[in-house]
Amino acid sequence: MQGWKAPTAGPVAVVAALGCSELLSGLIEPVPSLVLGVAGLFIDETPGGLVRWSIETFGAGQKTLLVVGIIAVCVPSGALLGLAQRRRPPLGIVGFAALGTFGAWASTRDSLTNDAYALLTAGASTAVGVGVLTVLTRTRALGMSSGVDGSAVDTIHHSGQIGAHERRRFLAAAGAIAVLGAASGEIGRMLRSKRSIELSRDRLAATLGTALRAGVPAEVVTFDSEVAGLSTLVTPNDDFYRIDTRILVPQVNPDDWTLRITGMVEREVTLSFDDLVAMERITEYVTLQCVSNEVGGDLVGTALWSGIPLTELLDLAIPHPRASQIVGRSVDGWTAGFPTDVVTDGRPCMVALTMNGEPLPVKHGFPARLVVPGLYGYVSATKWLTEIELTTWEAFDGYWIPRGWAKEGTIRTQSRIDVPRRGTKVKAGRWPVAGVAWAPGRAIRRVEVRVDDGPWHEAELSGSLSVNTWVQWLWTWDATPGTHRLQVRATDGTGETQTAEVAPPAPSGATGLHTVTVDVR
Ligand SMILES: Nc1nc2c(c(=O)[nH]1)N[C@H]1C(S)=C(S)[C@@H](COP(=O)(O)O)O[C@H]1N2
Ligand SMILES: [Mo]
Repeated sequence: MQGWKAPTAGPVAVVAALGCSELLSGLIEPVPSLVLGVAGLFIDETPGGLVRWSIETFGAGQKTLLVVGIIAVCVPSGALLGLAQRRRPPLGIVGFAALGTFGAWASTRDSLTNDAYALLTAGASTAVGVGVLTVLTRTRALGMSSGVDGSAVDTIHHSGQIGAHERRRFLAAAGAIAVLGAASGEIGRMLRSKRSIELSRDRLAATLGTALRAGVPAEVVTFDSEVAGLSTLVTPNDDFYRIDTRILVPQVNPDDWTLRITGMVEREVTLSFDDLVAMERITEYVTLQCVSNEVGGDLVGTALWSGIPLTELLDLAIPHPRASQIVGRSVDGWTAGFPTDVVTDGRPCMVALTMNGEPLPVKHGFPARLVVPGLYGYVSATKWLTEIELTTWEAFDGYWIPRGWAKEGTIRTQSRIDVPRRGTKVKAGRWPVAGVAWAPGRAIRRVEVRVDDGPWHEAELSGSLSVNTWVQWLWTWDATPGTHRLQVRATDGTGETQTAEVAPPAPSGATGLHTVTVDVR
């Protein structure tokens, strides 16, 4: 009895369909593959609490995990389709087509996809899968012939030789299809990254980047050379954390892009990318943090941003005096809103065009994003920005607000120990304890360190890039043998010390003191 063939045929058919859809999605813009379509559906539709949990648990890796998870569920589930197809043809095929239809529907839900292409590629991929399932579960391929009543009758086992031959044929076909499917998937993935808007971004480098120095100005004192493993004052773009709801990064061509200023304004304004480039730019170091960052976490970074001051842009549109909220809208419909007050209180809010002297990296919002010093990203830092809408505070809630996050998003004062790392084993003696501390908008006045709940010791502070950025801090520890707990706390420019009270990231940012345990011998 060749009972293993049907449950093998199913997963192979799934691999073929998924691989085909990755390949087509790599070839055709802008179409998500079946897997990415379903992943997008998950991100949009899971209840706020679950998304929050997954961000907190998996951090930035959650999307890879989601994609791997979907594949890990779909491929083995194919076995059930194979079995259904053998027991009750064409039940397996009908089931397969139904799942394909679900995937097709999921991949049209993204506002950035071309629905017709998405349906076409999903349909073609499903057809490939159905075809493979049909061929591999054909009675001959299964080594069976159907009785008149449709039940499978084993006709092969009496001849071991034919059986072995059939088995080899089946395995060769199934194996070849599986390899082809996986290879198509990988090629599709590569094509997708190649086809990206990266090229037009490169062309803008000369226009946008020339006047800028990236990196830390020479006159700013840092502890980089004294302490290995300490975060640098400026975070290189490639190391900068990334958080957004996208599986496929929006590929925005600046030539087709506009920024509109709408809502409670005297006149609506539409600006092209060239219009923005022609305007006066400001350049500011700003620390950006995600509200999901755990105490001691790495969803925080500092960059040199340059762009058009938000005040200048608003002046073009002349906001209504009663407008109390500024909503940034992304090309994919994502939104974030913050009070109009933060623009008028003097902090350098901007529509940023560059990050560390380069055009914005695609995953950080190319061609334009909002940067609002002092506010968490989820209420302010709209990437792939296309509209700034003026409204009232009450009239609109940004993307994350109904999902359980606070409407006000002022970044809390925080400090982190970078060195030594948790669980490090060191020899007794003098060791640097160092890290970063930030309170964007308020600056850092003091950082203190303590060992095992002992007295607080004031750490030395690095130079500062601006009141809106983090600083490095350094304290030298005379380590004695034993297991020790190191703790840090920061005091901001208003004299307020960060709270030791432990709170999770939701709804308005984690609190508590970063604590690192070290073994000293
Ligand atoms: N369009 C869009 N912009 C977005 C988001 C998003 O999901 N979509 N996420 C925000 C959040 S929660 C954060 S913390 C910052 C992160 O910016 P980065 O990825 O450049 O570090 O972007 C913000 N801008
Ligand atoms: Mo965030």
